[in-house]
Amino acid sequence: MKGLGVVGLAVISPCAFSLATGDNKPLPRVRLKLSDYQTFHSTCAMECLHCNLTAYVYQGELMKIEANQDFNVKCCLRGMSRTKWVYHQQRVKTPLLRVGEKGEGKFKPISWDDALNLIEKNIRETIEKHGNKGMLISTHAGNMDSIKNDMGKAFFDYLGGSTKQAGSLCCSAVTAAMMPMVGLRYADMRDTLSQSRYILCWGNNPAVTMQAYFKEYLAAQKNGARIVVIDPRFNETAAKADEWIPIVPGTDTALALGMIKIIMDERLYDADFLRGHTGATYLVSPQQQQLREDASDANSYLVYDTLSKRTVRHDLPDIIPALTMDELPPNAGYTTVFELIRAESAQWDLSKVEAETDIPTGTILRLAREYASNKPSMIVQNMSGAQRTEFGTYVAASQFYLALLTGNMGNAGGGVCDAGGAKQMMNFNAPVPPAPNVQKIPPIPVSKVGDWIVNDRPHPINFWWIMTMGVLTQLPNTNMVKKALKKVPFVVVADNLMSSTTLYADLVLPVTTIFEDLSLMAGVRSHYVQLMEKAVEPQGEAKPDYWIFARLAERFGFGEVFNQPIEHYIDACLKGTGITRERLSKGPIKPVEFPWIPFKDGIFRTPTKKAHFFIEEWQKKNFAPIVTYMQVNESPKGSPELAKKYPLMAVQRKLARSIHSSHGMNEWILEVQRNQPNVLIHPEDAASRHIKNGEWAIAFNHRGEHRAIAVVTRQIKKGVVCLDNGWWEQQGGSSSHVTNDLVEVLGTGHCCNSTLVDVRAEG
Ligand SMILES: Nc1nc2c(c(=O)[nH]1)N[C@H]1C(S)=C(S)[C@@H](COP(=O)(O)OP(=O)(O)OC[C@H]3O[C@@H](n4cnc5c(=O)[nH]c(N)nc54)[C@H](O)[C@@H]3O)O[C@H]1N2
Ligand SMILES: Nc1nc2c(c(=O)[nH]1)N[C@H]1C(S)=C(S)[C@@H](COP(=O)(O)OP(=O)(O)OC[C@H]3O[C@@H](n4cnc5c(=O)[nH]c(N)nc54)[C@H](O)[C@@H]3O)O[C@H]1N2
Ligand code: SF4
Ligand SMILES: [Mo]
Repeated sequence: MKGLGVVGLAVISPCAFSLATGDNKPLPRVRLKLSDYQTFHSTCAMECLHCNLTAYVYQGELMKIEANQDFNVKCCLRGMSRTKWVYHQQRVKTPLLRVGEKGEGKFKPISWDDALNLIEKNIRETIEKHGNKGMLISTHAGNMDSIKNDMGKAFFDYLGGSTKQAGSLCCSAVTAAMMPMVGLRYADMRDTLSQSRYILCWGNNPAVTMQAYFKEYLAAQKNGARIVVIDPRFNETAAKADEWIPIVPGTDTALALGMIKIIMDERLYDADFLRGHTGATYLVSPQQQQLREDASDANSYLVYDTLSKRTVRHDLPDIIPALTMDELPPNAGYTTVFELIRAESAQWDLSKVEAETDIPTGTILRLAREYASNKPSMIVQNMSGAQRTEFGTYVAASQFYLALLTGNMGNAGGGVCDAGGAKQMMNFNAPVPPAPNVQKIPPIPVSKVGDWIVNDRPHPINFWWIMTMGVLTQLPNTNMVKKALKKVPFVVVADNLMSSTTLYADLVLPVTTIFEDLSLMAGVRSHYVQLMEKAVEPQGEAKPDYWIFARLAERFGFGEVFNQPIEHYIDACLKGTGITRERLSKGPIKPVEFPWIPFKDGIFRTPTKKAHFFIEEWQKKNFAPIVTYMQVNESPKGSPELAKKYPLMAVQRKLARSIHSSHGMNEWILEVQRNQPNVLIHPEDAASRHIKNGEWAIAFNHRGEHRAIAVVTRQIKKGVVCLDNGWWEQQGGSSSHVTNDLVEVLGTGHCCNSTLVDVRAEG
């Protein structure tokens, strides 16, 4: 790829760049100097790391993309290949109206005026016949800028409201763990990773999924840190790590509780940190209620002061709150949160943990000791695969338990490395003010979008607006999603490519890619605030999503809210931050001083400023308020009958070739990366099924089938297969054809890694 990115005096050959022009006309053979290019900056805006990119433009054509030389990371294959996204053969260039059956992908071009008329008519009819609830808006991560998704949701709110998706396909479980525990979602530790002495990549694969910043992991390793990977498969990070610990999918909480037991038994916890900065000292009644001084004050938790020998408010100065049972008075009639954690973990002796996770007892013991004693140690969570499971909230929370118990929080090189960005560092505003009079409409849990639409739950959907989301490849249970797309009478898909989802649209709207419009990124994946500059004219009649909402708003009588110049909305987002467009035009801005250390010095974002272990929100949902291990239902132990038919546990993996389905059909990437999906399978599982390495196989279950080339390898646990995320329907279909569409109960999340399948050889 680097060879194609021509810098300075290199010759641009017609061959190399004939593909880069909009209409595939070869450019004349010219010798360009760096000064011949105009340069523009933007950010790589899909759900990745939002690296700052420089576009090199010559005579109105985008010639190449590189990382901004002044930015702190290099550009990856996908970032550079964005040139081919702009000039993609599958670019949508005009509005397209369906003429064939849904799924056939037959469309005719229509004008923007006709498209907008049609949308207006369908919105009016839907509201009249079904009420606002008859409209559904789906947005996700195709473009995470500060404007477009927000504008979309606001537009439907200004109409009076619509049905929305609840939860997220990505990491609702992390949110459900973090918000009540530490008061903030997103705690990105990338700035101090290199200072860590022990890095536990738990159910994730940063060598691929945090690729731009993986250099920080390697720097830590060079400084003497140990990197350990817990994953059912030997992932790309394991290949660089010091140790790989294979685990049975869905059993991570059992491992965490086993580690906690060792940390408790061997007194490896940080009692001072727990007393000073956490709710581990809060008192709990035998009825499992946290005690409060004043029932009307949620923050008036009681602790037992070992100095004055009285129960007092936790935030009274000059107290030393009791942590353990032996510090409480005899027959106190209450216990501490810390003791509840001890009781929960007590049952998880080494042999029981081994029986559940299939990790040898000696490894568990060593892991717990190493993690607790090599400070600062960091757990990498990065919205892990481990939490995209049935009780993923407990998985995510258990990792915070470990970090808090060992005092590994708020310090450089420690903590739990989640995703995160500028949005956590400073308050940015929404581009438009909140709509007045929005109806309360019950949402659809995102994993259930297919199923619920098909079954008219909670009400029939008549009009579906899809933007920045690969509904067909990314929602679980593709066959159900197809049925839903067929059932909804009017489906609008705004996309820049003829994605898999567009095949099922009634109307496809051509939208701009980055470098074709002006926007702002102050998001949750980069620590920098970035201006997204327009570098080239849009292909065909493509328009920014915000242009579409402006035209529609005009038709519905609130045009002035949405039809101001884009600069107005960028300024609105930035208002009060001290950051201006003018400053941003000079380059990305750090909103605060680096390094960024979430919860620095043990100050959390909860109302008490302490971290909490006992979570009343879970209790209200009839779940244990203390992290507990629960058997995943769709697993051999959870569903023995189903497992007779589908005995293999299927987990998902993200690939270097794509971000989900984005880039999945990028010609440059297809040239240098594999262009067929794989299924990883253990030699013994393959042999009993007559599956041969390198040959086509089919993963299947009661939901559907996914075809992939078998990779027969010991780099995956026996009994587990691993499927690739993000293949297009036009490439044979994604792994979501088989994934579980159960809703993760505590976080309304996605359980794609709690899936049973069997695999057969093709033919
Ligand atoms: N190149 C690339 N980078 C990306 C993305 C991408 O699509 N491509 N997507 C971005 C997004 S949106 C996200 S959320 C992050 C996700 O980042 P990661 O969490 O690192 O990504 P995944 O590949 O989904 O999952 C990582 C690992 O989880 C393992 N796993 C699955 N189930 C379990 C389990 O029950 N227990 C344990 N311990 N491990 C399990 C899988 O085998 C897999 O190797 O990556 C981001 N970065
Ligand atoms: N089977 C399986 N399913 C998964 C996962 C998995 O590992 N396996 N991972 C899950 C996770 S972690 C996540 S985050 C989700 C991600 O799921 P999605 O956010 O749906 O990700 P993409 O597949 O990248 O789809 C984004 C779409 O937005 C389009 N797009 C890009 N820019 C724009 C724009 O400016 N405007 C509009 N209107 N459209 C634009 C892209 O072309 C693309 O079609 O997938 C989840 N689903
Ligand atoms: S794909 Fe991710 S790592 Fe690559 S340039 Fe874009 S944001 Fe950076
Ligand atoms: Mo994600």
